[in-house]
Amino acid sequence: MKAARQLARWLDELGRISDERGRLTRTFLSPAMGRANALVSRWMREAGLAVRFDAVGNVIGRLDGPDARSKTLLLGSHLDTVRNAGKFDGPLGVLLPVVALAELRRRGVALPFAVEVIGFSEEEGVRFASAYLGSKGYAGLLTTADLNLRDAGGVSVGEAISHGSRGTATAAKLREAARPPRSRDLIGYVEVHIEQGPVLEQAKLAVGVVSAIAGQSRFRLTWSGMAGHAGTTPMNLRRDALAGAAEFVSGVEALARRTPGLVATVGLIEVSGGAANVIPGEVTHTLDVRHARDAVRRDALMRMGRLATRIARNRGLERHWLRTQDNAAVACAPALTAQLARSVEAVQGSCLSLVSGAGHDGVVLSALAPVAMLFVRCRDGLSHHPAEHASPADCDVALRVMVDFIARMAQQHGR
Ligand code: HGY
Ligand code: MN
Ligand code: MN
Repeated sequence: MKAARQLARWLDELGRISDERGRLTRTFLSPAMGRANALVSRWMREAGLAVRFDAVGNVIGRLDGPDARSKTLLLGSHLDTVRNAGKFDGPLGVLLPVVALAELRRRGVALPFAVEVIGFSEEEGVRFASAYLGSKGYAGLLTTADLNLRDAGGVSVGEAISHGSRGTATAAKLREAARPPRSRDLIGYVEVHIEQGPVLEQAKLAVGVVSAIAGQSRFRLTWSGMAGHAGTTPMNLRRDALAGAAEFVSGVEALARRTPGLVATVGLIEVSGGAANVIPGEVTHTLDVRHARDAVRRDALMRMGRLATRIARNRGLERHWLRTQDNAAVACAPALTAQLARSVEAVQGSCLSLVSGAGHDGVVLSALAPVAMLFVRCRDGLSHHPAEHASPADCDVALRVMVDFIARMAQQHGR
């Protein structure tokens, strides 16, 4: 399909817009995010969408419906990335719907509803350690706690959003500004995303649908002990914050290994004022814990809390937990997912349903509308890595599924 080749070209071009030389990194409201938004908004306009940007940096392309009473179908994903990312995680789900809408327009398919394609400004939670700030902003769900989170430079979310304008953004002002479509006016939110796991590849399928998105908790943990001289302080007199954190990290890994379906990750660790010849006095690290069932995740978090208390007591350390994110597992909407599955079967012949271990903006949008997700096979299940890859053939299947899905929705809503 010619459209699939255009999608591949767009993904390549967008994948070269980065805040860092030699690798792909785009974080919340960064200069590269501004350049990415400018490029995507040009492509949206070329496809006939009216473009707007909201207060938290989301880029929204809208195709109006036949009249003011028309319902709206939401499509989209995120344009921010992790550090040293691949070019598919997020952008595939923003660009593919734009290409699909252009294809439907080329075929002369009139839509009896409006469509909004959204490029969310922040989903990964890299800059502020808390995910979904973009979709929360779009849905008017940002809280004061969200706005008070600070990045490594001490800048709060509220200050970052207000950058340059008068006064710091408040939750109330942002809620007022967001004015998301009312739930009763929404058909649903459908997101296309690479699977970021091995299931579709093992099943030898290009695409599948998602049954649920795993629940996810994120924390910042700080361990405080006593810095000291590495050469003169006997081992039994130390309160080594890094040794305590390391014991905790090993304990968390062991707990996750023996709990089926639980994943726990410490992705970032920093020693305050670290030096080779200084006993670490203070260490801060992240903790990311997920499971498809909330009860299992909560039980694991309780055990991890008890482990941290024991380690702190045995080593004479202080510890401080800051929860930066907590999302319950979200079930995708059965009816909307069944409609998406029908298009998968029409294009691919069969349809597999799988749980998403990765978080997605659908977690937030589920507060507004029914949510469905289309997963696309990715090589070796690899993601959050520059070698992340979805083949042009698989992207072509996903594109044809999206075109078929929107065309069927048009028939259904056109009656
Ligand atoms: O971390 C995640 O699950 C997603 O990639 N934001
Ligand atoms: Mn993603
Ligand atoms: Mn991601």
